Amino acid sequence: MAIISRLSADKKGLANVLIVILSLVLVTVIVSNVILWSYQMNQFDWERMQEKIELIEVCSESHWFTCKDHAETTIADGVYERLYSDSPYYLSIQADLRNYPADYIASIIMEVKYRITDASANWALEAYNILSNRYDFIASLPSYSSFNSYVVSLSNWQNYVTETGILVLRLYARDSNKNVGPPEHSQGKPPSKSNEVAIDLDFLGIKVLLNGTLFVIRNSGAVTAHIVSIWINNVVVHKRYEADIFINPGEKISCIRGDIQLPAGLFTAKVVTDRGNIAVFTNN
Ligand SMILES: [Ca+2]
Repeated sequence: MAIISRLSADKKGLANVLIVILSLVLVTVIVSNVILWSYQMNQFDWERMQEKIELIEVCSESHWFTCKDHAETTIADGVYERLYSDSPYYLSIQADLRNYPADYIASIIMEVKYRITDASANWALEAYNILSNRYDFIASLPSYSSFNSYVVSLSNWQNYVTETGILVLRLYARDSNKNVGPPEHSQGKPPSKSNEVAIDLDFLGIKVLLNGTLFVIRNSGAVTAHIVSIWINNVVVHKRYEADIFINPGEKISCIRGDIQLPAGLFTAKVVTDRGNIAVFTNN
């Protein structure tokens, strides 16, 4: 009886020891997981707080590039430059096209806001063709007695804009005795302005129209940002697009999405990172 009783006590003791050991293992696993999870959460929160992205620009066309040598023509404000018909005018525009890869440029348009008080005057606008090394006729400017805008599309823009973004235009009043070509430079004596026909130029500029949408994003945070989605919203459209863009700390990137078309009018664009941070742009 005593032996049976002792064996039973030993079994009970062993079971207790096993339970204690198993409990310890279980507690250790749970505690270590809690500590690891807590550390990972802290790490995630820390990285999330360190991440800072800015959506600087969202557009499907560039801003206006203008002729810096003729300061009054850089803004359409009613203040103008008067050009006389005694000689051709050469107008050079420097366009910074670094953000606009050629493959995504649909066209380049030119806007001229002007008036010509002499209805009989016939002003020609030409662009220098860098392939053929001559000026190509672009438009005959209609005679506007008050300021009006005339828009021309440069379909073969690559013939006229150099790799560094320079476009040279020639503007002149056509000689009624000649059908083509600018007047000769008057040499020797200065021209008599009172007898000359004038064009008043209020604005002259070009801008790029894109096939798609340009996003300019800056990472001003301390960790690499990973953009995973883009939203384009307005009062009727809420559209999400997948994205996979990495931006290093301090880096500013420009990317064009050919599949994203912006709605007309006001819209809000958002980019979202994998850590859940959001940058917003509104075109107001
Ligand atoms: Ca002006």
